[in-house]
Amino acid sequence: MRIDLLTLFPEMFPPVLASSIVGRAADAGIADYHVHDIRQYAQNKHAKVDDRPFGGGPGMVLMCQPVYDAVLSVEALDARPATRIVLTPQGEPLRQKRVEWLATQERLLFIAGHYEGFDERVLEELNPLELSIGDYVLSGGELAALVIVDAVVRLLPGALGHEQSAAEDSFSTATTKGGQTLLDCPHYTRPREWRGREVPEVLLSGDHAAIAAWRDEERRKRTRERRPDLASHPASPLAPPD
Ligand code: 9D3
Repeated sequence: MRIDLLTLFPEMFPPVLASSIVGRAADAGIADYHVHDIRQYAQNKHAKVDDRPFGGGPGMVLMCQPVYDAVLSVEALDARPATRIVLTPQGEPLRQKRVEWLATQERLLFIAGHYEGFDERVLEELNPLELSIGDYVLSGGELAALVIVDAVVRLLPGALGHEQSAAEDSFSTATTKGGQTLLDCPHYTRPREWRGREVPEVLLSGDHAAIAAWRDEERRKRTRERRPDLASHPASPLAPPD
């Protein structure tokens, strides 16, 4: 997968993209990252890329021209068509289903603004997918782009080591028999006692059926207590099979 990232803060990307699973995926040739400075596409001599909003109000608005020229120039660097993604608080809230779809694309192009919004007309012209990573205020779209890259790249074939399994995560195949998405259960490792805290006895029992039942119950209890909003879709006896 080719991933292009367009930003006014290109220095934010390389340390993250060289680390952990996204870094290993690049080393393995599974993903390649290309960071581009939108300011390089400014046409005025002061390399100005934003301006005051028509109608007044606080903040600045990212101008159409540098964003549009950056996208078209960067897209021409490779023949593969790019799935365009703008990071914005007004975007679709990111969920794992969208991450899974993004992982099927051969090329992603992320466009991040900072402090400011985009001129609506460049969004109309580029018709990107608009994504948000949640209902809290960031100072820009860069960290949101990196979050999405991390979530997508770890799903690419070969990106995870054999020790991990994307299919066993909360929010992916955490759909159990009842059709409910569940949080993960608690985990323990050595020592068996730490600061007076014991590992639950059942985990030491060697009874694999009892362990599976305990974990399932812990997952249900945690999900009920911490995330009562999580999709609870008990299979309807009237619903057609999946
Ligand atoms: C006063 C209105 N604000 C919109 C909620 C202005 C504004 C705040 C923060 C405009 C841009 C930003 C910068 N944030 C992002 O670019 C952003 C973001 C976010 O703030 N939260 C969650 N997801 C995202 S994706 C991009």
